Amino acid sequence: MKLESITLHHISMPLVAPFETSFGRETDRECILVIIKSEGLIGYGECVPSRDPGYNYETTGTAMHILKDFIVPLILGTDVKDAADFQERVSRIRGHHLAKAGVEMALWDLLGKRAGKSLHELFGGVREKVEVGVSLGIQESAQSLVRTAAHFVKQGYARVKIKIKPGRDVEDASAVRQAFPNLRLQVDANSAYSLNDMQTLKPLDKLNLLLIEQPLFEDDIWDHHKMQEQFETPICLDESIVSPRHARYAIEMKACRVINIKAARVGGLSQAVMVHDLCLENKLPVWCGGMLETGVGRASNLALASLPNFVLPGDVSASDRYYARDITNERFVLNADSTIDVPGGAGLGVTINEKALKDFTLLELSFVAKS
Ligand code: OSB
Ligand code: MG
Repeated sequence: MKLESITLHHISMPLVAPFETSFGRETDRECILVIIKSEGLIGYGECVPSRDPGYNYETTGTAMHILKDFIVPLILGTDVKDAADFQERVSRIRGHHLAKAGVEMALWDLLGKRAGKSLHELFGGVREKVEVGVSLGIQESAQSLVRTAAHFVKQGYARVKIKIKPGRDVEDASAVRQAFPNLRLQVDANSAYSLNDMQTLKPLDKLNLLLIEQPLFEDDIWDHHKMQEQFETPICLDESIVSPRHARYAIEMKACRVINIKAARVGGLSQAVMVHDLCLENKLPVWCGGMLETGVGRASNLALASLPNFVLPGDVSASDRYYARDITNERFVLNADSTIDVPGGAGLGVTINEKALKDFTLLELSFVAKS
């Protein structure tokens, strides 16, 4: 596919409610929409870093820099055959996986549109709707957390994840467990603890949690192994798994029993499929993580989550849980059985609301190939 133009929209969208994690609080979600034109088709991709380097080292600023100064010059005006070809071209750019993944997503959208197939079909997905849950940020108090959880349980979410941080962990999780004895419940620490905190966290092991997500530092795969040895509850890695190789390290070190797959974190959808396949071979269940995506990234997550080893509910909630107004014309809704339908249209299967995109755009950069 000859890539004729690439446009980057740095956008900011108001969240319906602030989202607070152990690394900070967001009221507006920033990301970068990548638009690639090729042979009469338009492909969309979403780069998911936020404004601040809290989740990992990337930000919308670093992603803009890597995109415009390194990735775009490597591919603009050239014939990119597929995702593998793209990965080969950007292989000398170290790290910056969120930046790379947004471009790979746009390429998949183009590949699907050209073939008249959805990403779900291209990936060999096995389900038309995927089980989902909701990820709740840290609330003012344990009581308000219980009220927030009740609100989403009432809407039909059959699995709830709560964010924890030092000082807001066992008490918060216990309160939700007490209010909902049978709820599928899990916690996410976003790397806020170290092995010195094991005694503090130990009571979590008695709350019948589905999993404990990323309790320790991103580069501490081995410490997660030590923690898993002391806990009955499965440890799930998010931040630590930045490539298929890291998934292998975690499996070989017995550092976790579950992996959260985010295509962005591992450098693209092609890499996410590789992590999925490796986990399937090693009998490690996976689920699809989320980064408060717009409708574009949500469509991508749903397609990925239709693969066979995504056996745990994903962090892919309905559009109205995040945004009153989105940049896609399509909105994703929660079905009565706590699932969301996988898009069936060609490529990602979403269309862009140009007016909304314009209203949310902070900065737009366009690059056109010399013909
Ligand atoms: O750790 O899973 C995470 C959002 C931003 C950054 C990191 C994470 C999250 C979430 C939200 O938990 C998941 C969602 O999109 O609903
Ligand atoms: Mg996480």
